[in-house]
Amino acid sequence: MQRSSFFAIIPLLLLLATSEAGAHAMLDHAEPRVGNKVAAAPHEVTLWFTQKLEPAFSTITVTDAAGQRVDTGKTRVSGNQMSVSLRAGGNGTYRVTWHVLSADTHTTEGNFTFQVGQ
Ligand SMILES: [Cu+2]
Repeated sequence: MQRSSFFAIIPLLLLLATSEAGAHAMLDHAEPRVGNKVAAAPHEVTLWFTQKLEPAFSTITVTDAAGQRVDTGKTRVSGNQMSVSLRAGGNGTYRVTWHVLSADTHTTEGNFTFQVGQ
């Protein structure tokens, strides 16, 4: 492929990627809220998505400030919402990583952090 034609198709690919993304299950909001600070380690993390999720292929993992997993490994899915219980953890930055398969058979993934402690 010639260099000039390669660069010519980049805007088209971006346009396709953007319109496709609108149809996938994306994170709508979370509790604890994305980037927020909470006083004590939560017992559970809940995420809400823009589409219904397939329970068998949708998971949440949560790590504490030391990078240790604090989720129980049992993600619960109901409609466009999923939750996981957490073991007791210390203060610091927690990272929530999610993988979901939405009703339209597309997979999406992402992660965010929240802060625990003062
Ligand atoms: Cu999709």
